[in-house]
Amino acid sequence: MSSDRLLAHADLLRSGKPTFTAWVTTASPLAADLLAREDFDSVTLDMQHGLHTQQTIMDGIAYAALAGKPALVRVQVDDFAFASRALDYGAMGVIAPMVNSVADARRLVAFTKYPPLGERSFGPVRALPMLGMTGQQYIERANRATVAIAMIETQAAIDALDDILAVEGIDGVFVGPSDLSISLFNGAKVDQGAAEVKAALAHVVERARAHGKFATAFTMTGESAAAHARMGYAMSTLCNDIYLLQVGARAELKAARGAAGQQGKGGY
Ligand code: 3PY
Ligand code: MG
Repeated sequence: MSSDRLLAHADLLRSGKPTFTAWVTTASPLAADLLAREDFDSVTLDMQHGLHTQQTIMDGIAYAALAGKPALVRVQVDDFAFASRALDYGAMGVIAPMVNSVADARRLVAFTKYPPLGERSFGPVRALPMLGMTGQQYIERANRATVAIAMIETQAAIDALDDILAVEGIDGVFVGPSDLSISLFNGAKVDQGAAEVKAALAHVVERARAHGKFATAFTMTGESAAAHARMGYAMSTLCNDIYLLQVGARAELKAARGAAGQQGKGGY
C-alpha cells in the first residue's frame, strides 16, 4: 500500500478542491473499510457523538489506510490528549469540537503539532509502520501532512473566528451546523438549514480563505455537500454511515413493497 495518498491529503484540503469524507459513527471498522472503498476522499471517525472506542478508532484508521484512504478523527470536547493519540494511531488529521476561543485553538495546536508550532509528544507507534516512515522522516513531515481542524459551532466561535484562524498551526475549520444553530437560537431549536446558519457558512468560508486556510463542514446529504463545494468548502460530509444505511434500506424497501416509504428521512 502506498502512503502517498495519505501524505498528500493535507495539501489536497489546502488546495480547496472539494472533497467528500465518509463520516463513520458506528463502532465498526468494517463500516470504515466499506466506505473507504467507495469513492470518498477520506474517512472520518467520530469519537465525539459516534459509538467508537479507542480500539475501533485505531482499527478504523488501519482499515481506511488498507483501502488507501486517509482517516481523520473527531475527538471529544477538550480531549486534546486523545487528539495526539489519534495522530499516533495514524490519523492524518484531527477535528476538535467546540473550539470557541483562541485559548482553545492554541491547546489544539499544542497537542497536534510538534515544535516549533506546538508541544506534541513523540511516539507515532502506529503511524510509522502505516506510513512506511522512520521517526526522523515523520517529524520532518508531520506538521504539514497532518491537519488540526477547529470546529466552529457557537456564536462565541463566530465572534472569535478571525483570531482562531490566525493561530499558527490551525490548518482549517469545520462548521457543525447543528450546534451552531442551537447556539444562534439560544437553545430554542436545532435547524441546520436556517438562513442564519447559511449566512454563517458563507462567512466562515470567506474568512478561512482570507487567512489562507480551508473550511470544511458537516452536511446532511449529497445535495447539500455539493452546495457547500460550490461555496468553496474543501471537505463535506454526506451525513453519516447510519443515515446512509437508513436511506439505502428505505429506498430498497420502498421498491420491494411498491408502497410509501420514508426515503431520505434520517440523520438527526
Ligand atoms: C454539529 O452539527 O454540531 C456537528 O457537530 C456535526 O457533527
Ligand atoms: Mg457539534
